[in-house]
Amino acid sequence: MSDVVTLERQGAVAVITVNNPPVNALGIAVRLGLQSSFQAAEADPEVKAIVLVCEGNTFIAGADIKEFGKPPQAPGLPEVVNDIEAGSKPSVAVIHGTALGGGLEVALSCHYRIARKDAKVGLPEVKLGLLPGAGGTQRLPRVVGVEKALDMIVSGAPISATEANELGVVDSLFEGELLAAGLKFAEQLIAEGRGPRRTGERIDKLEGIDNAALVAAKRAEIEKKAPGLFSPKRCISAVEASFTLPLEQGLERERELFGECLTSPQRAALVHAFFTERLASKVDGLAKDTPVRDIKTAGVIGGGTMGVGIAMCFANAGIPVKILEISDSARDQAMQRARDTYGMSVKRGSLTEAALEKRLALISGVTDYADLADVDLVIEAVFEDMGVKQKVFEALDTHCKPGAILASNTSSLDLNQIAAFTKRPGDVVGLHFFSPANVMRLLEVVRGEKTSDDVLATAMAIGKKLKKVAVPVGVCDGFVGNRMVFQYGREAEFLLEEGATPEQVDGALRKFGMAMGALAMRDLSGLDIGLAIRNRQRETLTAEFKLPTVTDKLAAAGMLGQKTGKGFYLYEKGSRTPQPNPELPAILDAASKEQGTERRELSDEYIIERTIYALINEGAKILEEGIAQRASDIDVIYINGYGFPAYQGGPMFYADAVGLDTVYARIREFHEQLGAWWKPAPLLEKLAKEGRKFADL
Ligand code: 3H9
Repeated sequence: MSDVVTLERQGAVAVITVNNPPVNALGIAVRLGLQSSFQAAEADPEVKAIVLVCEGNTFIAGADIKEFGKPPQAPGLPEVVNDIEAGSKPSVAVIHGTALGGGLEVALSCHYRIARKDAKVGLPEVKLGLLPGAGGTQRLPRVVGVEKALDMIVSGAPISATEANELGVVDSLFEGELLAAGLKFAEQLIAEGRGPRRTGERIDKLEGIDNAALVAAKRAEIEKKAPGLFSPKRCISAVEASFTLPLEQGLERERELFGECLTSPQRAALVHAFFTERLASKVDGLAKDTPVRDIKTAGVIGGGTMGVGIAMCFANAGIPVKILEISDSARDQAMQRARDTYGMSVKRGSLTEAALEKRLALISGVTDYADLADVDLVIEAVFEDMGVKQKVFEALDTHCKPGAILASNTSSLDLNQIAAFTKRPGDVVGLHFFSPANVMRLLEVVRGEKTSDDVLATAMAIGKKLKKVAVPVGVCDGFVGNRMVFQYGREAEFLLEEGATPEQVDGALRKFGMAMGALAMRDLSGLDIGLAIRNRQRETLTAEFKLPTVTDKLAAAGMLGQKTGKGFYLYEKGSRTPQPNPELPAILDAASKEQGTERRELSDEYIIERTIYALINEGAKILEEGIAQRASDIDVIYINGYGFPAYQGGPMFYADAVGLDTVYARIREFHEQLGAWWKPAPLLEKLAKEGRKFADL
């Protein structure tokens, strides 16, 4: 018997317990332990039924993701689950927490399943670029039918215990103690003389339905929604095998398809994205036992879209929050904005009316700084102007209680300067939310020169509580995300002046996997945004740092993007669908002439190099300056805040995958051809010459 899996007998029931923190993943020790425990229970004549239960917060949450890409060690999970299913004594999986991936596959190989009421079950492998590879694609359709199995496996979304019970994935629900529930169920099985009920032998849910049509429909849906993704298509093919092949051959087909996914570059990128998201929360040099301040109440300064979005994040997390506005009418407008935004969720069906009222009850509007005297954390979300910020922080310093954390949502201003407006710079931190704040997962936590350790630790912890992906960053213009996106957006605009259309630039980026094209994104945020910055740059930058002029030409003509119905694209009234802007070609021609650029054909590959390599080069500079702790933190920021495809792993992972020597060589060419913006980052040059990767740092 192993340390991580134990077997004991309680009367006629063998109790097999998995104890492999933190999530009982199915590493080799667990697989060996499960195999030997089930064999021992099978061999023990006193045993009449078997209960499988887990210690800790959760049932088995899946295969051990750390083992992917390493040489396989026997027994593999498919072998273990097939043996469990083949057992001659009825087995019961007792599910709590999350039975995910291989965990649910183990449960499906047990003959019966019961779940605690708050549990969830699912097959999320697709999110890691995989498919369920231990029988899940063959057994789940046999339990819930092909349609539901396709939904669950292709989306990877878990379902609640209640739904699992309704669908027959679990036989019954329970509350309270796990083992007691498991023993009760097993003893009942014995008493009723019920033997094994093998999922693999079932075909009732596969019959009498046009499964081929369901598969064809799902294929068409995925072709439209996610044409570039590798694993969803294979998930569908594997489920198809559940009704076109007998179990054994279906399992073989699943293995084959799983192998294709396992070796795909997308799997490596998605697993990188999974682990690095968790790694990003670990702050270098911050002791694990750093005390964290208690945040029971919060305040937000400014009731615009951003301020209200931030306040909603707190309300969603059950934390009472006050929005401070300058007048009664502005305060009322902010409250109405919160009501309207929640109202849209109610309309969509993702929030109940009761939940809306409960959340709104946690938000209150105030107009006096004195009303913020008792809050534990306050976030400023006012206009991006240092003079305005100064007034706010001086007022906060006067009114907020000692120990309150004073945060700024600034996206580009110097946090150290902001902190200096107070007599407590150690309590000042940046909390840079992304718009819409109540939706976007990314939170850049900006560590100022004087931000104290416990304030930083608290900011990271509150990020987690708000269900954000909090990533620590240092102070510089634009921090990590916006500093890089400036380079990316500039290149996208230059490409327009060199001969591309917005449709071509955005089309190439979307094909690469970006959620949105660079120019459509610009139209969304508004072309007047950054105009002041660009004008300032034109005055301060030396002549070698040219700037594109197309955006400013559009803005000058009153075409500010979606909000005016015209920008890089045309938007019909009430629509967000970009269409060609008939006035653009003339503007592009004028811009090209002004820049002395001959318009020419540009390939998709070239467009990707110009935009994505611009991100990479700036990312390398950011890394070298210590603004980001690790290359992978930059990836996390880009995936969660800028729509970078997780299956490409983020810009820095992508650079490693292309090869830093290749990227560096191309950036050198761009430097020669296009000028100073493209000066290669010294870190990139060094790594490329040493044959190393960002991941090696
Ligand atoms: C699979 O099963 C393939 C099979 O079909 C076929 C095989 C042949 N392995 O997320 P958290 C770590 S594919 C290794 O912060 P939470 C995680 O890195 C798998 N480690 O906690 C973190 O470590 P650290 C299908 C894992 O409470 C710690 O556990 N399953 C694994 O917010 C805590 O994680 C999945 O895709 C793993 N499988 O959420 C489930 N999972 O503390 C993936 C977690 O060092 N996991 N870790 O940073 C999850 O969705 C969430 O972790 C879970 C807990 C919901 C379970």
